[in-house]
This record gives sequence, C-alpha cells and structure tokens, in this order.
Amino acid sequence: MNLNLTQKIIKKHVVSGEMKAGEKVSIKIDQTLTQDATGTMAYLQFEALGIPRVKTKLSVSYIDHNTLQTGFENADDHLFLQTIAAKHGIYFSRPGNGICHQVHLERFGVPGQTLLGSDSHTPTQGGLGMLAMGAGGLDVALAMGGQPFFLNMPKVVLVKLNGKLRPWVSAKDIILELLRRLTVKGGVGKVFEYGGEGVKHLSVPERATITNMGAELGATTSVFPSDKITKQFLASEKRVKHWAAIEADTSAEYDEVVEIDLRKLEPLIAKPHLPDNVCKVKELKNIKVNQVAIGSCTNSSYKDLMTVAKILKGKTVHPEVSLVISPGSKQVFNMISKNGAISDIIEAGGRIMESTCGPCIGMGQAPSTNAVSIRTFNRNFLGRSGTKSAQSYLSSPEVAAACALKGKITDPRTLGNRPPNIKMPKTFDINDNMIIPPTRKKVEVVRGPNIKPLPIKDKLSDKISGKVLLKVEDNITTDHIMPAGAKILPLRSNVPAISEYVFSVVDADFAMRAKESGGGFVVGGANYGQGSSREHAALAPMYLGVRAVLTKSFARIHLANLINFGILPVNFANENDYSGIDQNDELELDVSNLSGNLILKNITKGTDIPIVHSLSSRDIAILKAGGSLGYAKSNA
Ligand code: MIC
Ligand code: SF4
Repeated sequence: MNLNLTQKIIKKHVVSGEMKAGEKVSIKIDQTLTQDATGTMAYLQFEALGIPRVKTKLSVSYIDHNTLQTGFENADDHLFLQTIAAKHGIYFSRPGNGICHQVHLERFGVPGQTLLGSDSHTPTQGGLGMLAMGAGGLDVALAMGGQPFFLNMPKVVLVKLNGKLRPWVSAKDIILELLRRLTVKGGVGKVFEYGGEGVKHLSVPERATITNMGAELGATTSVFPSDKITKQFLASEKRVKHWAAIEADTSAEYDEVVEIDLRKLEPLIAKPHLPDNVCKVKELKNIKVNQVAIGSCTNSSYKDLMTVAKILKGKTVHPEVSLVISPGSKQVFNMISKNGAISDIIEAGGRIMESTCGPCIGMGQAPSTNAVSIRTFNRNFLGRSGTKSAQSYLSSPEVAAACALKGKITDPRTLGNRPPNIKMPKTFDINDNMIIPPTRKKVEVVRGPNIKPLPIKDKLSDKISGKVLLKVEDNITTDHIMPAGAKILPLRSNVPAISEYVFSVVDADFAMRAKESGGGFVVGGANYGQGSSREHAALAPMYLGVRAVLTKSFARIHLANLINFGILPVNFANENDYSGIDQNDELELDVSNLSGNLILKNITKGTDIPIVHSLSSRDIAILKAGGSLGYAKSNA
C-alpha cells in the first residue's frame, strides 16, 4: 500500500481504530511536553492518576510562559513543577532556557515519533518530521500515564511547494499564504503534509515556522519529511543518532492537494484581529507603527534573529517605535551574544528580553493605547497583547525589522536588493546545563499557596437546564473564553481565582452572572474554541457551573477539553436555529439517552430545537462519569 507520511507514522503507533478519515483512532504517544501555564494542572492531574513514573520514552516540563514573577505565584509554580518533574521521571527545562517548542526542536524532537504537548503549537516539531499534536493538560497527563491518545483520523492535505522563495520573502510568508487561502477554519480535521521541490530549500527552523502556525489553520498537525536537511540540523545539534529518513511513498494518496509557487510569493502580513486576515505588505500604505515585537515560538531561531541583527546593524530604530526582542532559546541567545549580533540589536535601540513567550502572551510589553504592533508571532487576537485597543499585525522578521527602522508598515524589499545572507554554523552551541534530568532519589513536592486542589465535577444528570448565560459569534478563541496576560496567567494553578475572568474580554459580568444563575448554557457560532489549548477555557467555565455549550461547530482541542471536564458539547442540527436563541433564554435538554435524538426545549420562546453531536461512545461514557479523570480512575 502506498502511504503518505502521516499515515506511515500513525500506522506505526496505532493502538485501536481504523485509519479511515473521520474514524476514531487511538495512538501511542512517545514523547510529551508541557509548559508552565498548562503544566501545573497537567501534573496535578497526573498525580491524581496515582502512577509513580511516566511511561513515555521522554517527557519534558518547560518553564517559558509565566516568568514575570510580579508576585510569589509564578515562582511557587516553578518550584512545584521542578519538584514534581524530578519525582515522576520528567526532564525539567528551567526558566531562562527558552520557549518549549524552540528548545524541543533543538534538544529533544525525534523524526517519526509522536509527541503530545499541552500547548497548541506543539506541531512545531512537525518541522523535524514528528507527528506532534496539541492537547489539553489532562490528555497529556493520561499520555504520560501510558494511555493512548484518541483522535479523529484526519484527512491528509499535500501542500506542494514549487520553486524557491525570492529575496526578502520567508517561511512565514508561506504559512500566511495558506492562512489567506484557507482561513482559520480551513484546517479543521486535517493534517498538512509538505512536499515538492520547494521543501529542499527550507531549513528545519524554517519548516518549524510553517508547522508551528499550522495551528492557526485549526489543523490537527502539520509535518515535513525527514530528509538530508533534517539530518544536517540534527548533526549540528550533535543529535544525528536520532535521525531517520521518513517520507511519503512516491505514489501516496492525499485527500486534497494545495500548490504554492514559492517564486510568486511576496512579503505578507496578517491584519488585526485574526491570523487569516492576510494581505501583501505593499498594499498597506502609510500605517504608522508604534511597537515591533520579534520572537515567539514561530520566529525566534538563530537565523531569524541574525537576519534582524543584520538589517538593524549600524542603523537606529525609528524614534517612535519600541522594538522588543525575545530570543527563542538560551542556545540562540548565547550564540547571538557571542558573535556580537545582540550588540548590533542593542546599538540600534532594541530592547532585549529573556528567552520566553513574553509579549506573545501579553506577559509584559503591552503596547500603548490604539498602538499598531507588528509581531513575528502567530496570533493577533483582540486583547491578547494586553492592550484591548491595540492593532496587532503578524509578519516575518524581515518585515518586522523594516517596520522598526521606518516607523511605518514597510515592505522589506524597499531596503535594497540584497537581503542579509546568514551563514549557518556547522554546530550550534550546545550546553544543557539548564535542563535538569529526573532523579531516582526521594523528592518532596513543594506546593505553595498558589497551588489549589483540582475542582471535581459531579456526574452528568439526566436533564440539563438553565439560562443562556452568553451568546457569542463565529471563531471565538480560547483567549476570549479564558484570557491570559500578566494579570490572569499567574492564576493558572488556582481555578477559583482564575474563574472570575472567564469571558472577561467579551462580557465583564459573565462570572458573576454564571454564579448567580447557578450555571447554565453558552451558545456559540462556528469554530468555537479555536486557538490555545488551555484547558482552563473548559475547567473554569465548569467551575462556574456551565453545563453545556451549544454551537455551530467546535475547534478540535477545545472540544476534547470540554468532554474531559464534563461539559456537554452539542451542535445545532440546523445552523439557522442559532438565531432562534438569545441570551437569558431558559433551556432544557434531556440527556438520558445521548445516543438517541436530542431536542432542546427553549422554554422562554416555546420552541423545540433539534440537536446533534460528534461524541463517540467513549466520549459519552466520559461525560457521564463527570469527566476524564473520574472515567480514567474508574477504569484503572
Ligand atoms: C498560546 O499561545 O495561546 C499559549 C499560551 O501558548 C497556549 C497555551 C496556554 O494557554 O497556556 C497554547 O497555544 O496552547
Ligand atoms: Fe508561547 Fe506564544 Fe508560542 Fe504560545 S504562541 S507557546 S505564548 S510563544
């Protein structure tokens, strides 16, 4: 049989189910990763499973999101994570070592293996030929406990890259072009597999920029073949022993094919407030820029920052622009420090931050009121920067550097004919002294007052009733449901406290109303819950008493998180019925037989609304048990 790359990796890992698009399959997970903002919950859940040591080939816990430490909370969480990692056989990447996805690419990713991460940009490792997926913390905890990961067998899309990028056009423009064509919903239920001769011109970190932002398409994941370039990258990380060639069979079949002629691409930019709102940079004339932020797991590799340093060298950042740079990892930071590039950036007026997510998740460097912020990041959702009135754009490092110098949105091709030519070092600077391996010694787990116990949900009753607490539109992100930023992120291990902020960017009174009404329903449009994997977007509404979410459709990770925390996710059988429900309507739903026909009663309007769902019998059993933890424990 001729298999594509995705099918090959899944076939090697499949535990149950048939490899037919749309069917439930479960696969064995080789590696897991967590980051601190989702990790505290993931490890509390792992602990609750009562398994002494992880059963994966490798599990890594990173600290990269919450590092501002404006109070004791972040530091408490770090200590908890460090000690619990040591106790259960998990590698611990200390704060300062870098962003999980960049460090994992450098030090841990293995072509052909599977990776499950409690972060939606886990597919970054697809740049190395891994099948890497984002999930909620609970699914990652279960994978650490040796349980398979359940997913709908995705459709596989071949993205055929033809030709070679022209000067000043970069990998970021390839993924922005896909977002322009396919939108933030275009990848739901699909894996994007890259092929064609264009692949040969892209280094592993460039491939990783593309697979990273495949998350914005809503894709299950994205993957590149593991070839000579992959081998060379692993060799430069002194990890060539982990290399294996993996590619699709020559006559492999695909569900869809998309072709991109790289020679025709131009510098692109995503306008506020969605990553698919893409146009050519040259179309935006005379837009004044106030902030430029370079970094994040999308664009903070050695090549990215060297490119920026070369563009800035000997020049000065525009007097009205604040330029902030966060290198992706200690390795990158160290190398650009030693070769003087960091000094070129500082001399030009750049503000250097530590190797973390930083401004990407609103941890500091919030832009000024109404500011235009150009970011090399992957998400420009409303309010995510920390300033609700700010206008965030997403671009390549080349475009961002040009904007920083000119003070307005600038096509980098206007900087001259010759883009910086970056020579890649034969070997990277390797020093893993900020990665602490697990120990066999006895470890006491440290729990500061910020670590609150896990809230537990009751079993699903036969009838769900209550008010519509909120009605929202299409493409609601988990940043809308459970915002992040410097004020809220430190509360990730304290569910009662963080719950006060549920939907706060949309409706400041939501939490209060939910509590006063004793819980109820949320009604949404299409692609509800896209974006971040944060399970707090299910866990905190569950804590507030949300019992069911009724939408036109869900994004993959959020749907799984709702099931994991015992919130019933259902859809309108007819999308037109969306307009027949309003906030405050009283609803009632008999769920005693979830496998039968479901009719939602709108008591206020006196109407009956047919309801459907995509729940498997296992999902139904999980919901009945009040969520995955209860289900896993009762099955253990
Ligand atoms: C994000 O980019 O939104 C985050 C912060 O990395 C999230 C995880 C989180 O909310 O902790 C993600 O992408 O999953
Ligand atoms: Fe961190 Fe931003 Fe990447 Fe999320 S998208 S992991 S916040 S750098």
